[in-house]
Amino acid sequence: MNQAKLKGLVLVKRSSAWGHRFLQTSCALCKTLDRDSFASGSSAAYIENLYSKWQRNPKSVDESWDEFFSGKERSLLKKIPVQTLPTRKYRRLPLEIRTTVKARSGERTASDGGSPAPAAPPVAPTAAPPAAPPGDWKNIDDHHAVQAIIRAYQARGHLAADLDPLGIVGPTKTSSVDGTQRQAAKEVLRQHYSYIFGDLNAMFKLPSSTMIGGDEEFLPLREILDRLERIYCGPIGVEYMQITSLTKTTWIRERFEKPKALECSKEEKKLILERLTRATGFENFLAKKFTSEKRFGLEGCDIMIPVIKEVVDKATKGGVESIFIGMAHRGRLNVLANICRKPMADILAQFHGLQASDAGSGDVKYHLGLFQERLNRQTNRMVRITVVANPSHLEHVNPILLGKARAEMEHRGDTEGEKVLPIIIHGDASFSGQGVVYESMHLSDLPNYTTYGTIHIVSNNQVGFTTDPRFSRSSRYCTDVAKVVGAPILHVNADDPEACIQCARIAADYRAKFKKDVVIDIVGYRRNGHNEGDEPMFTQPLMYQRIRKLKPCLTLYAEKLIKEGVITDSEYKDMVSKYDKICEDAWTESKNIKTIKYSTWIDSPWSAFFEGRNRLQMGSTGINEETLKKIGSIFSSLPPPEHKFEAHKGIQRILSLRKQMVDDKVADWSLGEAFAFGSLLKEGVHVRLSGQDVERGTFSHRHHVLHHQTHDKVVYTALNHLYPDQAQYSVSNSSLSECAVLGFEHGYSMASPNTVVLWEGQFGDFCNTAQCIIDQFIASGESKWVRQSGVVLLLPHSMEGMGPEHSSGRMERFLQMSDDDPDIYPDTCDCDFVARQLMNVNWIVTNLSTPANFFHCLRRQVKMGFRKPLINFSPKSVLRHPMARSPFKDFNEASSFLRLIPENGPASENPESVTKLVFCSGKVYYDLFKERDDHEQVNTVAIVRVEQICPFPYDLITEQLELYPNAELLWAQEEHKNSGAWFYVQPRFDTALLNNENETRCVSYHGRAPSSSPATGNKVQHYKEYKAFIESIFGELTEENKARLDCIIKEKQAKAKAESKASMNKNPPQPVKPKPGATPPVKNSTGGATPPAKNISPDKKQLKPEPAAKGETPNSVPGATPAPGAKNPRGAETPRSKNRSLDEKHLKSHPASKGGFPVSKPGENHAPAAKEAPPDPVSSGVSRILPQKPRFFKRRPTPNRKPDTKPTEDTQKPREPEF
Ligand SMILES: Cc1ncc(C[n+]2csc(CCOP(=O)(O)OP(=O)(O)O)c2C)c(N)n1
Ligand SMILES: [Mg+2]
Repeated sequence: MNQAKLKGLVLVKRSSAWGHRFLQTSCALCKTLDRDSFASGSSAAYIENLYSKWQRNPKSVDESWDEFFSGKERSLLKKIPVQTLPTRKYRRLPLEIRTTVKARSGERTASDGGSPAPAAPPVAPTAAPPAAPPGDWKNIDDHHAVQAIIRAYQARGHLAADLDPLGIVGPTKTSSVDGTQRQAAKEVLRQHYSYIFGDLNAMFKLPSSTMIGGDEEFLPLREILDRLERIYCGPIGVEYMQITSLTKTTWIRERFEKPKALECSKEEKKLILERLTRATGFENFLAKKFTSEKRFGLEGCDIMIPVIKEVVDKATKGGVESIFIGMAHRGRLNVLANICRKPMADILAQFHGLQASDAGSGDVKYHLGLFQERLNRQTNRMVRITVVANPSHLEHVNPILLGKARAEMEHRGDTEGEKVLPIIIHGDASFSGQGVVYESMHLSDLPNYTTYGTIHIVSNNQVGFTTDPRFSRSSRYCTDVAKVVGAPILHVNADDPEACIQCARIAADYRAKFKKDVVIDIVGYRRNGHNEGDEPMFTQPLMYQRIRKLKPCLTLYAEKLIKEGVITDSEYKDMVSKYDKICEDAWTESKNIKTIKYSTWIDSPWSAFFEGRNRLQMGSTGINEETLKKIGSIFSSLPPPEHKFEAHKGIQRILSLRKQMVDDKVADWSLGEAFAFGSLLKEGVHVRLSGQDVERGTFSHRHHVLHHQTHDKVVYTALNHLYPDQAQYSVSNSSLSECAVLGFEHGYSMASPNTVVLWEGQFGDFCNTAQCIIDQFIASGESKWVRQSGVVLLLPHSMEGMGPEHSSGRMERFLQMSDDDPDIYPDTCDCDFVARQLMNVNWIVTNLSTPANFFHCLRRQVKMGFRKPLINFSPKSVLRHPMARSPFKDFNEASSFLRLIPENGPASENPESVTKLVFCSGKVYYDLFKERDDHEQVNTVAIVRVEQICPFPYDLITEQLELYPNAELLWAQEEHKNSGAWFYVQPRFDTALLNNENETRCVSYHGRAPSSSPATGNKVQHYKEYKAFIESIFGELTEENKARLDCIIKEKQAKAKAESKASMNKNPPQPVKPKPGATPPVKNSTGGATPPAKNISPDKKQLKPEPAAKGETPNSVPGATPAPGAKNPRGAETPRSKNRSLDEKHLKSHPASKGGFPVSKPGENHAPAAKEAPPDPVSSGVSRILPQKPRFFKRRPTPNRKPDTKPTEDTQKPREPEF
């Protein structure tokens, strides 16, 4: 139906009473469903159908429609209120209709301000539909078709591009009527397929959406098709129509479509050939010299080297000063030799199997990193090129590289990506297969993670090891993942060097202009097997039959240039032999290299950082009270009133609580953390905290970024407003990724020794999905690649009945990867013992119990003379635990990080009468503290907190062992036996005990039974396990205990009652909302809140302490001297067997029983009632918990466990890399 008819229709429709009803219903429906009015969309089509039907036979439609169409009820026209048609709904109507309606509504508004306006006289529907306006409609249709064809090439031309040098994958060509072979198959042209075979000489005006005409406005169809085919279906297939920005698509069109846009000059061609000669020559040389060595050669994709070189040239010309390259094995040596210009002799020396003269484990040659500063001859500018060391795990270097690049940008003040360029080189199978690619891509546009565009280059050899693409991906291209960020993707045939170089240029320019990701997919092949020893014919026989017949790209291109007269045959031969000589000379030179150094392959040299530094010297971590007050006061305040910042009421409450703490000179966890960050910022140390929801904190304890309640995007970060000259605090919620985000932060930390970079997991166990980053980079990066990092992982960890997936940060895995020898007692008399121990281990593992210790631990990260990753198991409920507060004096200049916190209660005052010495770590300390109180064993049980688990504080542990000579030794952990720290600490305790020849004790385990799941998901079971665990240490509550606890509860209740009565009298009752998640204060035996730990000695060996501030005493443990000649309580009985009944009230009052836990009956688990089934050892996890007898025996030294305490030369080789 043409528009004139429709116009008539609408008017007629409005003249009918039925139509009126219809119109009203339709409008009402439209309003509800937010759809178009009846005159458009499916209703219009329906009416149109009816109308056609009616035109053929008026009786074929319903009578009402007949009336409607024949206009019999015109008289009703005036009654139709126009306002029933909302103006918005007309937007999609044909222009004419819109005009009519608009005119009418205008009339109405003008005349009576809103009352129904008289409608215009209707057009009789019986009149013949208006004829088409005079015009050459055929011509217009033809132009539309050509326009659609142009569009089809732009959008889908890449599907028909000639991308595969092997000719395996490719479009089926089409023959036209005049015999022309057309590249674009049906799938490109779709409905216009048949059209293009009409009159190929017809002239067409080119639409503005193409630039194929250059200065010409008209072209014959044949020429249009030829040009489109050359541009879109030649050796380059460009995918860009997914980009939603018109500016970008127009820019790309201009670069591809303009005539001669893709041509190379003679000089450029020569340069390409020269570079290709080097790329191929390098692989040929290695193949000749090391026939059976793995090198993961680039043959078949050799053009990748000139492509990277072109990108480097373009970028440096544009002002880039530092380039970061991340890549896997394929062609890596070639990149080092020909892009970075690493002296070839050094590369070849790697093939000689030489011993390294420095510490570390090193890595295979095709994983090594590199940092090189060189002159780019093409641009005559200096450029730094870093190839980031890479583990075998494909693609996982991507986020590392991005983080490193981002750090470099920030370091250079490069806020636009003008000076730093990241390039990532991918394999085809890994690009589409590895999830980290997707995760990393999603960082590309996030404000705190962007690197302002990365150039991705895929060395697409159309095979992954032995797997064909059709079995390794479901997407058409291996690059489809890049579409998620709207990156243009340039697929290019690797055997067309000029096309490849054009793509490199366009990609480099695109990134420079738009600061967005771009992909070059070099489609080539792999001339050999996966590595040089593999037989590819086993699995890809047909592919390799073709490959064997194919001349190398270099030969093909040289022949082409010789044919074109760009170069002569002898010039080409000269080129080849010149490079061959370079290789031979390097080979000769490499033979003189007798040792290698891992440190020459470092990708993050911190020369300036290490210059003149005594690595064993550690700075003080304490700060003065004035600073604490200043940070505390700003951290607990809103922005100044003039900013009129409207904060949430809850935030105001939190801030006032913080203020109160500052006034009281105590700090909770959040304040302790803020003190650490704030003081570092004050000292010029940049702090970067990243992870999911870190700005607020998963447990809503942090609140570093406050949000204006009525203004969007108005936020306030107090820690950025402490001092005018402070360093920047970057705190950022990340994307919901662990692998890429942790990788990014680790990369960032590698580039920046003067930043404290922290990544916080939402719950500790989510770091599972970043396991590769943890294992391949953080745990082993220093050993493999001599590369340091001070990255901090905050992993919320503790058993609080939250289920299997929210309890464990998997401490055992980190400890299992720690590389300190469990069987060697270190030289604890060394005055640098603490620093040396930290320097020699691969990472630090802590499970801290006080805010002050957290503060010191974080600050220590930059006070050490080296950098070391810190894995800290963070608290959850302890964040708000009333006992977990530190007085200001624990932060002052006289205080320091405590690797171990000794007992400081009554038990420590009379250590010889202590019967049990319980070592523990982290949150469980607070459980043990309370239970010891409840069990009235404060005089006989000493509890020692191991705050730094790795490296193991042998010196302090030994001190404690000697201090309590008569005590049974226990390790208490809330984790299951196969989790937590037990496996790590057990052999180290043994080593410490063996070090004392009079010692016959050994440490027994107290905790949950082994389990494959990190925690139970059932709260009842959780509590049962807890109860059994506690009873295994303190025994059951005695009748006296219970009576006392009863008393306390009654006292408390009475007190609370009295207090509430008093307050009721003062203030009339208000409805009280329960505070979600609030932890009730833990009470001591007298029912009062337990005071914070007091008089704790600073870790004496750790620091060279500065003199204590006037009026402040350093914390110290009274009487911390070992009792000489103390007896061992060999065979002493434990009170565990006694008093096993359980006080119900006590259980109810226990924090673990919150949330409606049923209370266990007396005797449950251990002495089941006669009728009860015996507890299932597996499901209750109980019977296996209790060691049947304490293990008091002296462990014999095994051959590999040296009893002597001195470290031997080779095993304790200090890790002091050279830089
Ligand atoms: C994460 C990971 N999984 C598996 C491997 C084993 N592997 C090494 S190379 C390779 C094939 C890689 O294919 P592709 O990405 O196409 O690169 P190519 O070797 O073809 O250059 C595989 C599966 C690995 N190194 N890393
Ligand atoms: Mg491949």
